[in-house]
Amino acid sequence: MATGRRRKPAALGGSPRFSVPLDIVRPSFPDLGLFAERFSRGLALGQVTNHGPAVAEFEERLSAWCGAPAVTCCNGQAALLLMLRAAGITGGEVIVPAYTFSATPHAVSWVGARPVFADIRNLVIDPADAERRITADTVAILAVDTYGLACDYDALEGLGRKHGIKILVDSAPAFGTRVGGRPVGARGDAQAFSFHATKPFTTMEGGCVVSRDETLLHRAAALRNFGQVRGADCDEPGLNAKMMEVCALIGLEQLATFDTVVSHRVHCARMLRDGLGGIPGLELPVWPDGQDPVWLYFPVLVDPVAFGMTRDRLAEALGRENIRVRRYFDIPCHHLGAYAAHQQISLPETERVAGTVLALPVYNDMTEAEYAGIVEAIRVIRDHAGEVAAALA
Ligand code: T4K
Repeated sequence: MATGRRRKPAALGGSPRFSVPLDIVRPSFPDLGLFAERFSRGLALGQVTNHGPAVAEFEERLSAWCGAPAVTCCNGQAALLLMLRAAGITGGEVIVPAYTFSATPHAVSWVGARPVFADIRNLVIDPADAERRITADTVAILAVDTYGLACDYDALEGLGRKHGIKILVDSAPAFGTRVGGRPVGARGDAQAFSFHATKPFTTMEGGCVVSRDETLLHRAAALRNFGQVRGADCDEPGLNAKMMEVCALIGLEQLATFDTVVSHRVHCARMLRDGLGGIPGLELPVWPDGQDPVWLYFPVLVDPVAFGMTRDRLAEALGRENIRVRRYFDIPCHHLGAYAAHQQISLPETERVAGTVLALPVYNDMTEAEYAGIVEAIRVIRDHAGEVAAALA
């Protein structure tokens, strides 16, 4: 088999780099045998939801991991809704980055507030741009730890104090990210995480809200259970957003090995960064000082002139190599149909990134052959950029 630069790209008739496709996500779950007995016992007892023992134990372990109390729920979107409502957000303006998954502004809209889109710097919300958008109607900033890159918590918390607004963080992709050597989870007024199947830490579906604010967290706990506070009595309308026992059982097993998993993901991302560094036309994410992001994906920006083809052509060429990349997030939220009223605003960095970004996979169990193969495939495509672009045109 031809190797290295002598190899022909699959788009030019070479054999694909991988015989088994690399998908954008490869979820890892614990072996069923590790939790089968507890799961069977729960099934036999009929105890499968409504705050069973596995959920209670999982919340305790999550709180220890995050360094602040945690309340679990059924998914990351529910975690956002609970966090916003528990923080008292039911109207006014909430500043969010436009460069995020649609779930972020949707949550703001669902609680009755209005998302105001801000621009990004190094892929996460730019605190200076967020501050420029603060008005008398602003009640909160909902920042996002995009791809697991922690946003500038210090700067955002400073804005919270200065302007008397809540600082909430959509940390859906960031469970496991370390800042100053500690896992994130206790910053701002609250953080919301997703444990979806596509996330490094997954319970199939699931999520949690983490906060040092006891009142906020108690409220989130009540809201996920219809708002019930004293038996069936409710102080405010809530949801059924409870986590199932089986998800907590999976979460407990995942947590036991997650430190090693995070270190491995960081290693894989470093290898991608080092391997791709210096390829003309590829812009790599800045690795923030004192931070080890969990890297949900490894994003690269493709300059069509310097790289010799557009982002979309590169995605297609990689597809021929059986490397399935995604364009997360090629439609910034101010361009989503749901927010058409915002389409007039200009967010230059958001639009530049959305127009050129490709998300490369990072897996919990990624092998050296896989990350090295991705790097080599991109190098070979770049070396033949003119021919590849012409062949795919
Ligand atoms: N906030 C932010 C910033 C978020 O990014 C998200 C979710 C949320 C909040 C809300 O959290 P959750 O409510 O989802 O817990 C995916 C995920 O569904 C979504 O969780 C995620 N962000 C978003 C960025 O990506 P799609 O529509 O791209 O997923 P889909 O079905 O195309 O799957 C992606 C890849 O994953 C596929 O190649 C197959 C693979 N996959 C997927 C599933 C569902 C698996 O291997 N196994 C699976 O079970 O949205």
